[in-house]
Amino acid sequence: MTTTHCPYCALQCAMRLEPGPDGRLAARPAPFPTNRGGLCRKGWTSAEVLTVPDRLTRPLIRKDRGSNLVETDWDTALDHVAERLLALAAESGPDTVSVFGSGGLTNEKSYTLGKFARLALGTSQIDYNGRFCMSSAAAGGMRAFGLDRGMPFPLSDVGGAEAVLLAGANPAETMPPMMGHLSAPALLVVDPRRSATAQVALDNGGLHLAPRPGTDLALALGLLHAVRVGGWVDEEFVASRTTGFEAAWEHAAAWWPEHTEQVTGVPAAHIRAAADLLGAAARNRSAYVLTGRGTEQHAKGTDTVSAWINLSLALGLPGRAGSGYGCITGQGNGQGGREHGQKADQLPGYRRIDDPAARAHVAGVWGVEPDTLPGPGRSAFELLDALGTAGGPRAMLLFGSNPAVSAPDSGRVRSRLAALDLLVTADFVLSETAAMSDVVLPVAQWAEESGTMTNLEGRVLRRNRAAEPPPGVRTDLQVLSDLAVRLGQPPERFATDPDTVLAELGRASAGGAADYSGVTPARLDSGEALYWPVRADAAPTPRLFLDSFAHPDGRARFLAVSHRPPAEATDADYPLVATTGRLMGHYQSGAQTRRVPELGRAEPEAYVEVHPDTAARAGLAAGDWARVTSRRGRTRARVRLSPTARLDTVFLPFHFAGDQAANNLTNPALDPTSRMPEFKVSAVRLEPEL
Ligand SMILES: Nc1nc2c(c(=O)[nH]1)N[C@H]1C(S)=C(S)[C@@H](COP(=O)(O)OP(=O)(O)OC[C@H]3O[C@@H](n4cnc5c(=O)[nH]c(N)nc54)[C@H](O)[C@@H]3O)O[C@H]1N2
Ligand SMILES: Nc1nc2c(c(=O)[nH]1)N[C@H]1C(S)=C(S)[C@@H](COP(=O)(O)OP(=O)(O)OC[C@H]3O[C@@H](n4cnc5c(=O)[nH]c(N)nc54)[C@H](O)[C@@H]3O)O[C@H]1N2
Ligand code: SF4
Ligand SMILES: [Mo]
Repeated sequence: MTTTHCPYCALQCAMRLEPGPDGRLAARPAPFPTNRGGLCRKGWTSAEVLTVPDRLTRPLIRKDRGSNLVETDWDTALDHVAERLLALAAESGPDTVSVFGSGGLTNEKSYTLGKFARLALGTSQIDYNGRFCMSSAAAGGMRAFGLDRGMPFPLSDVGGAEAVLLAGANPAETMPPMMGHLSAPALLVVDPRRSATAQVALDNGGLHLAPRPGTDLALALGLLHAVRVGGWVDEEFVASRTTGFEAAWEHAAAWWPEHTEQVTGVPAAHIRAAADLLGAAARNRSAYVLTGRGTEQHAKGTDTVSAWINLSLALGLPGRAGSGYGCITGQGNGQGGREHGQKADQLPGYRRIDDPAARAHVAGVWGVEPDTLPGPGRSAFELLDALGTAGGPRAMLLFGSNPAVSAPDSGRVRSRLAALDLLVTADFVLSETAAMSDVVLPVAQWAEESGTMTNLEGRVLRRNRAAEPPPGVRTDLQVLSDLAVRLGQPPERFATDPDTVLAELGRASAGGAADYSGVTPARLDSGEALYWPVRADAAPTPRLFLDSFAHPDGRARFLAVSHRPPAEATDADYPLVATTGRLMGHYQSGAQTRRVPELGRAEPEAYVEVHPDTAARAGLAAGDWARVTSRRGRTRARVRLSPTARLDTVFLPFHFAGDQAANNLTNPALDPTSRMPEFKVSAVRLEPEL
């Protein structure tokens, strides 16, 4: 029996893995503060992915475009990849090779991937799927507080609050055990849909505010307005711990609840009621504002997050025990994955790659000259969109993501991936992206290797190895090391043992914002709650900002942000707004969960959630196949009627592939700061699928 953590989301529920009657491992819940002995359906069935019938155990190679992937041995596969990479780089320079990583990778892998790109490949062209996830919240948190740790407090703090506002998060489906921490008497849910979480709020006497997708910024400004008019602004906090309130207020001053209602569709009375509930709880220092992807995945996601933070600051919530603002990070290592250098503009320890002192420090740890490190590269969508174009990369190495399904405007992304000279994917199943690749490298899964993850609270924890990987499979760290050596790196530079990498990551992150220098195997094994920064000589940091914020003057910043419409408007041809998100039983692109029989049976196909009147107008009834078309593409989905849906909005989960992929529709309009695509708003039309 091994105690470890779930392979999926950022709650990182603790679980025991023990052999079942058939000898295969099965997952059972284990006590831990985030899940408190609970697991969701995906967690319960997670061990099944270890033994799926189509588990990859041998490298695959495609000799020529148009031919099939065939099995090969490791030396042939790795020699081929290294030869092609060297040839392409010799022809067109190091930036012709690119790397795509993931917030699902352990800290050790994320760190090594960033180092591999900069040293072994010498490329600036590395980014990762976290850009599609929490980058708007990270950018918003950074500019307001000077530091980005999604939740700067333990999740269990939220359990005691009188009021919690959840903007664009549906934890009842995306992190079910979190609901145990959301028992506040006043739960306020902002979601265009009557989500499972919104229903919980209503059942417990809370509020559901249902804005038109893409109008959250206006709603947050309207709430700030109502908070000020209601007399709830914490003047003392604003004066002593923040700057910029008046400039931010100028942008909120016109957002009377009635005006806000016109833009968002949320009744003015609800806006005032929400402001009063939050204000009264804030007065008792007992309120939280939490944001999720619904409010963040927009071309104005960063400004929207700033508007929620402005509201929190006006109420005096951040930087105090018992209250706060937090972003609910999504992927298993969504937090650690954004700190240690797989991001285009970043070096380990949450350092900037264009900061000379950061370059000198990290180059010192790596044993190279700072000048040899490349500069910043392209952000995730920009990188994917440049593949195979003049001046863009001609090769990509991909670890832990399935962009053929999960990237915005995925039809366009698939054609870019197909335009590459060389696509190499490391995975344990033949994901849709792996199936398009020239070389597929079969890697170990979470329970077959150890490594650290940083959960949604910024707590570093360890996943423990519970099983031998199948014969023939290598770990991601081994693959990177094997390739690095073939690319001419000294073998000792790319360690394959996770603890050795962790020690090096500790040195590389030391002195940075996300300092892991005190994270050791002994402390991890002891069960100590290692909230970063974790230094060797100091206690961890469960609550940040209690004394001061991380800007040089110690103050948090209000940002002067104003509302703007979504990047794409509806019109006569595309009269509805499609928004996208998750359902309980599938994870992300579905590559893992669609292979678990119980989950596949429960949700076998894509659906579109529609108001009955909207469906009837399109000539559709419950259970019919609908065709949903946007300016970028179309998808097929089964009609599911929802009498509580907005008439102007339909919802599609994005876990399905091919002609059922929601991302055939989505708009890659990017946020100017975070480069987050607008996953949550596309203009579409709905028709019967003949
Ligand atoms: N079951 C399951 N759980 C998961 C995942 C998974 O794939 N499946 N993925 C994990 C990851 S990586 C992440 S990032 C998290 C995401 O967790 P959440 O943020 O909870 O997930 P979403 O379903 O993307 O979005 C939440 C809600 O936003 C709403 N929404 C859509 N448009 C808007 C809008 O314009 N404004 C507002 N306010 N709300 C809007 C949707 O209706 C949806 O109910 O979940 C994690 N947990
Ligand atoms: N329309 C729409 N699209 C979205 C979103 C949305 O809300 N709406 N949400 C976005 C968000 S928040 C996210 S996080 C992305 C996620 O989307 P993806 O980045 O595609 O994430 P996954 O589906 O988890 O893909 C992980 C792949 O890596 C493999 N894998 C898992 N662990 C490892 C590992 O340790 N090593 C290696 N080598 N492989 C591994 C899995 O088998 C799987 O094939 O989707 C984004 N796309
Ligand atoms: S809530 Fe997240 S971490 Fe917990 S069992 Fe479900 S998927 Fe795993
Ligand atoms: Mo995510």
